[in-house]
Amino acid sequence: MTYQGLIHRYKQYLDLPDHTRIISLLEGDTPLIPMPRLGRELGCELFVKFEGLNPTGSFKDRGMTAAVSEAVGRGAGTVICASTGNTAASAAAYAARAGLRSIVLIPEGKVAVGKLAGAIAYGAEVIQIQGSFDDALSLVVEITQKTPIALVNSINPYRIEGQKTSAFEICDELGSAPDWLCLPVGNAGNITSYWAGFKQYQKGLPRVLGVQAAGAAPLVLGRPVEKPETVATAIRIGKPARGEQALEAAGQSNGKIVAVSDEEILSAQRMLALEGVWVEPASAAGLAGLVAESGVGKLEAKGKRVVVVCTGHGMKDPSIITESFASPKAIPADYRALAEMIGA
Ligand code: AN7
Repeated sequence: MTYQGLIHRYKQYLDLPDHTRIISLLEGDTPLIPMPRLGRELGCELFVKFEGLNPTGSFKDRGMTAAVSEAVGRGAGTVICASTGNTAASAAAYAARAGLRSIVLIPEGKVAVGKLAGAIAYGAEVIQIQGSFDDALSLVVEITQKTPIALVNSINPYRIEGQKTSAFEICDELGSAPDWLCLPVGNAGNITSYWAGFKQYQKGLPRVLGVQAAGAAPLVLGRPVEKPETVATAIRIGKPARGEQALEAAGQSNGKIVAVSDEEILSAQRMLALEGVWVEPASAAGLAGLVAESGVGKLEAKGKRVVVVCTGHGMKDPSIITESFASPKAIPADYRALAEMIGA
């Protein structure tokens, strides 16, 4: 049967109210890509769950189909979110699909161009906040408490319901849960969702490695970070809304939450791209954590089956690549110049 989106496929596992009216862009069903070369280097059986191949280019679409389907079914006219960018683009797209008004609050100057462009293209009202993501989130929480505007950040429980489906897909694909699941952690909605999904699906449990950027690592430091800073702007978050649940997932799974430097993140981004999978910086954090932990032999991932979740597409943040690269050399439109240039 043709694919009709993840709510349709996994309905029996999702706790959504009866009034839910499905709004879908056929999100989910993303590939689990084997990474044999990288896996050999790291000594494990490695897969990438490439969530950048969702309709708006990130995993947020899984939660957003659920949150917007619920909101529209209950008669909401407007949705709002705070976002480091991907949630904004996703909320805007699903709101557009549902015929709702969407308002997105982003931290001023800190959103990658592909995400901002998406939010605008899908017709959101985009507002820059002179502050951090955390400041923007406080504002949307307050306004949704005082007005009928629907909150579609991952505080919304239906976001978690939708995002559980990636764990289901991984189990369906592999036949059981992997030994390790490595993923970036920002506001901690996704790690919460995966852990809930694996527990519910009863096909085994992975150990969970949650990875934060060193400049935005409240869960590693054990306290909020007032001024988070990282090249991985998607996870530039200092007060994760579901921080407790992230720690619970790491603890219950006998996993851990670690921090990696911006250099390690960018290096992991290159490693993935040079095996054909280009992801945005935050999305490479899972691999960066795996590399860092494998290097010191602490992770016991040797010989194990490991899934690295790559949450967003590289095209979300093209400037991170182009700004660190001198423009390609120009030559005359001339055969000899070309032959000389490439040493042919
Ligand atoms: C590519 O869009 O918070 O730990 O506002 O865009 O569930 O927050 C994005 C987060 C990882 C972290 N990878 O997920 C937002 C936002 C990418 C992301 C995360 C985000 P959570």
